[in-house]
Amino acid sequence: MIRADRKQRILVVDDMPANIKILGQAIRGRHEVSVATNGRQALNLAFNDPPDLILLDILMPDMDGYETCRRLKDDSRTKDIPIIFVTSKDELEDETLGLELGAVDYITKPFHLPIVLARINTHLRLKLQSDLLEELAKIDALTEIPNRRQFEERLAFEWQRSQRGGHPIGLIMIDIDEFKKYNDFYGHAQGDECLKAVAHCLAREIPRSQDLVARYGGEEFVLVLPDTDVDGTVAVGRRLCQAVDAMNLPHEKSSVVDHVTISVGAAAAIAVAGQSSTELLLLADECLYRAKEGGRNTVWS
Ligand code: GH3
Ligand code: MG
Ligand code: MG
Ligand code: MG
Repeated sequence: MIRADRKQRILVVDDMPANIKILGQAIRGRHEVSVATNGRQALNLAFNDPPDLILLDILMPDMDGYETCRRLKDDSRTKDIPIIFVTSKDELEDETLGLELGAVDYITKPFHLPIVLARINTHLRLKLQSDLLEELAKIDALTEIPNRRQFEERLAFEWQRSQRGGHPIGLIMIDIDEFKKYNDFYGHAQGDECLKAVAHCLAREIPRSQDLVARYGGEEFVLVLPDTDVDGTVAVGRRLCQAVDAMNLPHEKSSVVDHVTISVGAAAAIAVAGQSSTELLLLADECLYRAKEGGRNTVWS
């Protein structure tokens, strides 16, 4: 869900409790704050629950702010979090190094609090915009369910997880039956409404948060079901087929029945090294083809 009004969280990292107190007090109320008093603690917090912005001291025992910044920028979970150095190191070379490491800003102590707050707000606003854009890029504009890009990312992720852990992945391909005739008879606008209704119906039928349903393109949908074998995948496919059937959306020109139906191809596999997820996708697509040949409004595996 895209939310522009959520509260953003700032991680304040400094080895001096007095500094943390000043910054924390100024920020709290407007934003959520978490604190770390050394680099390692900061990395742990950031990797486990990435904040929206990091205020980072440089002079700290053990791991300094530069090294902490390097490691944050090196990890896919934290590389895009804006980092502002807040430090007593005020030489030009210090600031140059900080910015070269990827920090968005560099503030020297003693700081003027209103300037720090203004800069924090600027970078939080930019972070929110880029988060929203990233989310929008993964949503299908018509149906507002995940799009093909999100599906491909998730399948790649689950494929790797399956390779490591040996769990099966279920994949379902869905195609609306005789949708060309639907468009021809009811018009393209109502065709769009039908696509939305089917998309929302499919989304309602998968209560497990780890499952993903996406619009693959046109009137085709696809599901990724982690940790699901072929029997489980077929069971989900049947449920989806019945749920769309039960909506009873009129389709006068359908040769199947008198309302909108879908055909479903269901396949599952355990990923093995050297094999790509494309093979599973092709298998599900082949099953879908056979479901069409087999009379539509049905599931094949
Ligand atoms: P089958 O039962 O074999 O799947 O027949 P079909 O008519 O559904 O198959 P076909 O692939 O020939 O037709 C798909 C139709 O879906 C054609 C296209 O105009 C329509 N379509 C694709 N995307 C959209 C869309 O975004 N909106 C609308 N309204 N129609 C779309
Ligand atoms: Mg310090
Ligand atoms: Mg089609
Ligand atoms: Mg179709």
